Amino acid sequence: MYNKEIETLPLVKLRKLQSELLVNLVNRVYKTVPFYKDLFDKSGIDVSSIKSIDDIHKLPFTKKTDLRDQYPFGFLTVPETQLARIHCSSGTTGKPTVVAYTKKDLNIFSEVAARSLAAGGAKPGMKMHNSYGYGLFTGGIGIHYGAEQLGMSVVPVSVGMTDRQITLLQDFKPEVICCTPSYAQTIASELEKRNLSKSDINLKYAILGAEPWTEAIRTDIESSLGVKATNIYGLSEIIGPGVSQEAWDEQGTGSYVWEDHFFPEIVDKDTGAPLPYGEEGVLVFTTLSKEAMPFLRYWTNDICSLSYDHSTSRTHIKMGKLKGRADDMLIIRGVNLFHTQIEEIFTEYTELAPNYQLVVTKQGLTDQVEVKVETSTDFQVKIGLGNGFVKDDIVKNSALLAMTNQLKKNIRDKVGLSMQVTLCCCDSIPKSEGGKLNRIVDLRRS
Ligand code: DLL
Repeated sequence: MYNKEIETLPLVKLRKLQSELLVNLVNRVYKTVPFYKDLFDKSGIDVSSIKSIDDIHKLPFTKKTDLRDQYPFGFLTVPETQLARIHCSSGTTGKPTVVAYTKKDLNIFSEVAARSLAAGGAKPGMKMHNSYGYGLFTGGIGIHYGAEQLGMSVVPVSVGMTDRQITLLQDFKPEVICCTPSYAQTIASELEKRNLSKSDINLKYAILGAEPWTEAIRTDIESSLGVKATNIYGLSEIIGPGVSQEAWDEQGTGSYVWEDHFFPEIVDKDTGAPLPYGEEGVLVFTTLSKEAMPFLRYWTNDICSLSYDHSTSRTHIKMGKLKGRADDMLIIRGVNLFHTQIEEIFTEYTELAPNYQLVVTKQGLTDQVEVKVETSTDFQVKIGLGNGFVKDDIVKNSALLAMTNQLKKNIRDKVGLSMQVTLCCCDSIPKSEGGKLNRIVDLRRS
């Protein structure tokens, strides 16, 4: 553990710390952020009524639209001269959202990133190949400083130029790779193309996040790269990567949320009412310790559940795997659908390479989904189509046809929706170049 004292702090002490930080935070934002002062005054919230972390439900939510309305620096609690770094989101929809840090905030960022890397298996003295993007995205720089803080050496490769990344993995032999799960798959498939394997590199741990991924993808990455793959979660508004992390020896049981800095809640996506541990809803965070731009009850739009795991020595709460973002949820003929539900189905088939895309269209008034999924090279060789195949082969080749029908039935049985399934030859669906991969092409709005 990077910080054993805090990571194993008894819950009673953790609650006391959170309460002190919350009371301090609420008083600070009321005095320094006009947005919060107005909101408190309008909603009749008396700052002095917030006495402990148990009062957090009395506070209003902060939403992404509020950040856009206060663009760029409306949420600052310190003068701009005290800032040490500014990041912002890509702003594909409307204005970008800005997040700013003081030196103290950057220390917190490095601390939680270091804790996360250590929980993911990284140790001082190891080398880390960092393929998260450097720049306005918090992934690259955030993980970089965390690794240095932990005592690792960092190879700051960033995204793209997969050829060069493979050379560096072979030559420098880093034990740890940090990247999106889809990029880890790209690296694995490029290794295979070059007739290289996990024994030509020296990776032991892969710390993967920034986009949803499933157990199927984990299995694929672990076997192709020879790593223990763990989940790292975070978002710029809260700090960046390292809000939560899965432990390498507790895989599949959720990711520890570093609760001394980020207080998590799960609320109902329609009413905002708090939900009990174990129930799925929208994840909301209060940044208890952040200085420059703290947020009260920030509505992440991410869907998951929270629960304590009393069987381990770390005391902080765990968040389950993200189902997706509330705004990524497709509504198909009235049925709610996350692309990860389809991805889970692919786990049952060794015949498939788990690279896929969902294309949604409207025919007349009816939503249609086409599931495009790649077949594995081994399967193609087995059915005599080792050099690949075209759309026509799908109806001509009995193995491809049987596979298509089986998948259609399985999807209909499991998610209750009929979808068109198109098997694609390996390497025909766009792969990750390192950034976040979009699995959904929704053409209904265009
Ligand atoms: O993605 C920070 C990050 C960088 C996390 C590197 C992990 C590794 P944003 O660009 O602000 O920040 O995007 C945040 O990405 O609200 C989730 O919807 C999604 N996301 C992040 N981590 C995961 C994950 C970075 N492990 C948004 N699983 C979040 C699923 C994730 N989704």
